Formats: sequence, structure tokens, C-alpha cells
Amino acid sequence: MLAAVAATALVTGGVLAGSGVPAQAAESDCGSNQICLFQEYNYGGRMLNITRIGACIPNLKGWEFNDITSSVVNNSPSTIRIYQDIGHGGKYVKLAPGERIANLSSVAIYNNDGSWFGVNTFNDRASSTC
Ligand SMILES: [Ca+2]
Repeated sequence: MLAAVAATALVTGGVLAGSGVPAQAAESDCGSNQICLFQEYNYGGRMLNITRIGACIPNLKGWEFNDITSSVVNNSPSTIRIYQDIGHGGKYVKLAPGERIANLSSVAIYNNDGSWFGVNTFNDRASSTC
């Protein structure tokens, strides 16, 4: 129980130094021209603002954000992709400029060659972005 309390305090304790990762985010935390990944559905949990660290991230493990993204906001003027594998491999989901996805559990997914895969879950799968 003590360990759980300590962990909660760590997660809700504020912005992690230098990482651009607010501990408990909201959709409004992702400003204009920014691209943000969220740990929970409906833009909750931790948020990773990938605009600040370069929209093309080859490996989200380096940001402690591998396989945990559940919602996404793209406020940038560019279409972005979030990939299932590191190094921009595997299937991907794309977001047009201004698009947001509150729940990645049922989304349009493309194969890495750009062909249509189908509608399926992409929850907790993103490992790279570009
Ligand atoms: Ca993955």
C-alpha cells in the first residue's frame, strides 16, 4: 500500500524535469502547432509533447512512452503517423492536420507500405512517430 501511494505521488507530482511530460494531462495542454501523445483515453494520464523533441521519434522507449499511447492530438499543420514498431516500422495510424483521436481502441490502420489494413485497435501499440 505504501508503495502504491508513493508511486501515485510520483506520477502526479508535476512535470518531469526537461522531458515535456506533464504528469496528468488534459487535451488543452496540447497547444497550437503541437503534437501530443497521451497515456490514457480522452487525453488523460501522462502526455508526451513530441513537437518539442522533434515530431519524428524513432523509438518512444527513450521517452518512457513505448506501447502506452491511448489518445493523440495533432495540432500541427502536417499529417503525422504513429507506428506500431520502432524505427517507423509495422502498421501505422495517421492523423491529418488538426485531427485528434480520443480512443485508439478502434481506428483506421494502414500497413507499412501504405495499403489499407482495416479498423482495429491501436491502443498501447505506438513505438515511433513521424
Ligand atoms: Ca509497439
